[in-house]
Amino acid sequence: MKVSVLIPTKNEPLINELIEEVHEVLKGYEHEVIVIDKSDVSPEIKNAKLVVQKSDGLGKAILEGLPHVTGDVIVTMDADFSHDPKDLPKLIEEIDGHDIVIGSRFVPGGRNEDKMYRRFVSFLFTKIASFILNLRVEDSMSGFAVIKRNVYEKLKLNPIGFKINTEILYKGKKLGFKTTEVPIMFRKRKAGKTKVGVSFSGLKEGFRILRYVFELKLGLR
Ligand SMILES: Nc1nc2c(ncn2[C@@H]2O[C@H](COP(=O)(O)OP(=O)(O)OP(=O)(O)O)[C@@H](O)[C@H]2O)c(=O)[nH]1
Ligand SMILES: [Mg+2]
Repeated sequence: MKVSVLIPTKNEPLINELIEEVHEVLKGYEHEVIVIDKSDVSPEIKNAKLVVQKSDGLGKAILEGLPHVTGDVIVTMDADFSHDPKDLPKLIEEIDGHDIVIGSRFVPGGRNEDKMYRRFVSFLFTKIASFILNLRVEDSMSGFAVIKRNVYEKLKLNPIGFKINTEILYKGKKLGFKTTEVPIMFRKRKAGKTKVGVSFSGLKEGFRILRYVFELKLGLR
């Protein structure tokens, strides 16, 4: 098994610290790190493959990273330390026997340390998406996932905005891919600025998620 860690990043000051920690945690695994960058000023990336993103959005960043992947197991994680690299081994171990492993804030043992209103909003949107799409998982939107490469190859993905895993889970369920959830602690970003948060762009992202969910349901994506 070779693990490819995809890290979409947009103006994240701690990206190189994160890369180092990922290498440290995964030193027992054959692995690679691929950063898909959409920063205003491209950062100097050390010890990882750098892909400069041409499209927009987090979901599309993952798609732009895929052609560079040489591993058979793909990790996606945020670049702001909200997803703890130390959780990687327990997620990766579960891929044996599953196709999709979700790092979940909402299963027993999982936690969300985000601000109160953000916790409420993400819980609400996740519930709405699960209900409409009949997903049998508690957390389709954490963004932290380990997914076999052949899952990406078999699904025709067409994401908008942030939530590509919701689409993967929905389309993957139809093809009978085996999914499981592993509890994670989702932390507040360690540094840098939010790309969503409160504000107009947060609201816009909320509406975008709803549109995305309905389009998936209606087979328009
Ligand atoms: N490549 C790429 N990365 C992005 C884009 N938008 C966001 N990101 C990255 O995706 C991850 C998640 O974005 P965040 O801004 O942390 O979103 P969030 O976790 O919901 O909100 P906060 O952590 O509270 O700011 C981070 O690593 C961002 O740098 C994008 O358009 N392209
Ligand atoms: Mg974040």
